[in-house]
Amino acid sequence: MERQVDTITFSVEQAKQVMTTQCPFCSVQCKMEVVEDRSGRRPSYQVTAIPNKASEGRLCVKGMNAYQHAVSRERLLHPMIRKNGSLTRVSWEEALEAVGSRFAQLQAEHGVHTLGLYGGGSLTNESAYLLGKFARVALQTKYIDYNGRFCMSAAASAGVKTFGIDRGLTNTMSDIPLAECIILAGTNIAECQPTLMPYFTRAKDNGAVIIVIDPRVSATASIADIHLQVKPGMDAALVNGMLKVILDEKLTDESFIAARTKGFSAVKEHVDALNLEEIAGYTGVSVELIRKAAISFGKARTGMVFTARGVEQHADGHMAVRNFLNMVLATGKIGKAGCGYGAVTGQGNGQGGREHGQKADQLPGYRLIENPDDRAYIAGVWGIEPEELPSKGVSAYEMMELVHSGDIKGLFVMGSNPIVSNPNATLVEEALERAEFLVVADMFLSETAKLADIVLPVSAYLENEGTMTNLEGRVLLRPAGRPAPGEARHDWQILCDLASSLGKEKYFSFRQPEDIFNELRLASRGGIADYYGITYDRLRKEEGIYWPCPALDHPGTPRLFGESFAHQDGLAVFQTVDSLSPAEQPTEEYPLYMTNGRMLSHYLTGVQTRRSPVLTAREIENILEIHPLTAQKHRLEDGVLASVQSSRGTVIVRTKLNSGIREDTLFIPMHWGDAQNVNRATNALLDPNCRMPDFKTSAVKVQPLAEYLQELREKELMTE
Ligand SMILES: Nc1nc2c(c(=O)[nH]1)N[C@H]1C(S)=C(S)[C@@H](COP(=O)(O)OP(=O)(O)OC[C@H]3O[C@@H](n4cnc5c(=O)[nH]c(N)nc54)[C@H](O)[C@@H]3O)O[C@H]1N2
Ligand SMILES: Nc1nc2c(c(=O)[nH]1)N[C@H]1C(S)=C(S)[C@@H](COP(=O)(O)OP(=O)(O)OC[C@H]3O[C@@H](n4cnc5c(=O)[nH]c(N)nc54)[C@H](O)[C@@H]3O)O[C@H]1N2
Ligand code: SF4
Ligand SMILES: [Mo]
Repeated sequence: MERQVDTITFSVEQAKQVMTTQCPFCSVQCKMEVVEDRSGRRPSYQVTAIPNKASEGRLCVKGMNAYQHAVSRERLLHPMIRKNGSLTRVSWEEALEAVGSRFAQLQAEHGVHTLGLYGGGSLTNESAYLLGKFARVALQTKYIDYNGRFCMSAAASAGVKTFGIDRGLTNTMSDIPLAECIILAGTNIAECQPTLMPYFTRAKDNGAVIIVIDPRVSATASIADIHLQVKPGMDAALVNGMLKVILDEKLTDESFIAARTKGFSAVKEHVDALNLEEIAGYTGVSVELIRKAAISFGKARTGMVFTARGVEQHADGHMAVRNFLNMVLATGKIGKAGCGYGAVTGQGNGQGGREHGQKADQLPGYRLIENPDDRAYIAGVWGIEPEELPSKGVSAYEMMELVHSGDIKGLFVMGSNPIVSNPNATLVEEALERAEFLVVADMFLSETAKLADIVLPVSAYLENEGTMTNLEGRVLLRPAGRPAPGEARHDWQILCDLASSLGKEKYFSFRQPEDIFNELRLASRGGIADYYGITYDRLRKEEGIYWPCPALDHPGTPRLFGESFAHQDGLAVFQTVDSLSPAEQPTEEYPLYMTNGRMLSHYLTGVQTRRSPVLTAREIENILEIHPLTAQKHRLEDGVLASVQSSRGTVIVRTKLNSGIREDTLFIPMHWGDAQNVNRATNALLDPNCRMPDFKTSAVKVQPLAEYLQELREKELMTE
């Protein structure tokens, strides 16, 4: 079949190639122009920000240097198959045939559900949609999930339960400077969405009180008026304390509660019975500071709350977010200018990636795979019978457990590096080593791709046209700027090609991303995330369109919940939240908390940013943020190698003394693999409401590396 491969024209003789694109990294999706100049001995690149409504023409250091990995010599240029133990170049024909026949053979021997698919939030909407369709239609397996499970699942499920809808921000960024009080809870915007910081500094210039909740004085905490240095995993309790003060001081918005919500009386009863001193004990935050923060938020006429992974990546992450939403509702701060809630979405397409069917229990448009009407609708769009659709599968980490146990024998990974990003990485590594058949589609030989039986090379952001939905729910069209290098193909193309090799080409006869988007529009029509009214033509003319957008003449929906919430009765739902954390707590053997997160110059597992010379030069290895007194107690100086051990594994990192972190807490970034992978130590305890792992709270011990190695040697001698 003839397929239109690139929507651009490009000739190598051309001296200058001007590419209008979007940053491939975080959820802001800053627009930029990259100019490739081939007139010299080596190509040179110039990057300029393009003014737009989200980033207002700013770029951070990652965006400025994002072209570096895309033009890296380490890009994968052709498919590879493992032969005699090593990955060997083969043709696409051979690779596709091998994947198709091995998939078919495994399914014939072990049943359809022996295959699992694992996607990611950097895929375009078109590829994410197609991956979900590929799982359900081409393979008919129920096992599909994606890395966003580790990212947005707690906040997304909380939004659905409280508001009836999950969209990162309930309003536009331009509302931020109108807020009189802003809570930034477990969100380090200064390093993770840097180009958004001016919205917050503008609010501060307007007199807003900024409250930061974080165990560290993060870069974001530098703008805080009030900093609540909470113990890891204790956000739910902290908000109970703040709610109690808001109730005691009569700062609730009674008319809003009566008209727009339900379930408040149970929360009131629950919170009334709590003791503030006890909460101060759990959280490590004084009664005085809890009161100060609560009164600031309660008294402000307008206000916003933002949460991110610091609050959400816990075994009670869902409930912790719901408690923040309780506080938003109790004070009536939603649905009007300067008010609202934001779950600060992480990945470039973290928002769109979760709307169109990569999640184990969801179909496109946020439809549910277990709902008969939703099944019937999607089956109609896809031209199959509803009975042919599988039921729901399991979450990302649980899929790894099934690979480990041999229940899933073949795994297809597209757009993720699960060995580094899953909790309890040692088990995951073992699982992928045991897998009978592992296929990885990536731009680079990531830690996960190194273990694959077949590696498929994909195009990068400069090459792949498609839509991305940013953290505000704004759908943006990212054009392609140059052809993919070597034989690399687009993700969507690979899925169509694989479907052909499985004899399912009639369901995957797309010639270009726009065709896929047009089917996605139909599939999402009438769903919660309704994209029906959004077209490529409109996206080319307008700067971006906020979903829901149900009709071609609909302007999109920048601010939600002005009149009613998305539940059938229009009301938002309060939920009582327990103060006790289910997380692992320090013991005599493992006396400290370890939490983790990000640094400005690296992105996620670092596969891309570690291949950028400028970004790598800024941070060349993993570090351990540790309080000077804690370091001293554990015989550690600044800049030395230390081992951090939990009951699950050990990570080796270089100390960086920081008097701005709690004495009982260590912080380690997540951007490195192998011995420096923090996930060797993290805990895979899952949140029962959304299956988010408890990444951010592990009990650990720390010691100088030399001491740890000596102990290992002694143990080995004893067993010899
Ligand atoms: N530079 C950079 N930017 C990124 C990314 C990246 O890798 N690098 N990744 C993108 C993605 S996918 C995501 S999801 C976002 C993540 O964005 P964030 O969630 O903002 O990033 P983190 O650093 O994981 O965590 C934020 C803060 O939570 C704090 N924290 C840790 N434990 C707790 C706790 O128990 N309670 C509270 N209240 N705070 C706690 C940490 O100290 C940290 O400062 O960033 C996106 N942007
Ligand atoms: N300890 C700890 N662990 C965490 C977190 C934490 O805070 N702490 N955060 C979690 C979060 S929020 C997230 S989002 C996950 C992310 O975890 P991962 O999904 O592992 O993230 P990436 O490093 O972005 O991996 C993406 C891979 O896909 C490739 N890639 C990039 N773009 C494309 C594309 O368009 N197509 C294809 N096929 N491949 C592409 C990249 O080269 C890379 O190898 O990590 C989670 N893990
Ligand atoms: S990493 Fe995020 S803030 Fe930085 S340029 Fe890219 S999209 Fe913008
Ligand atoms: Mo994320």
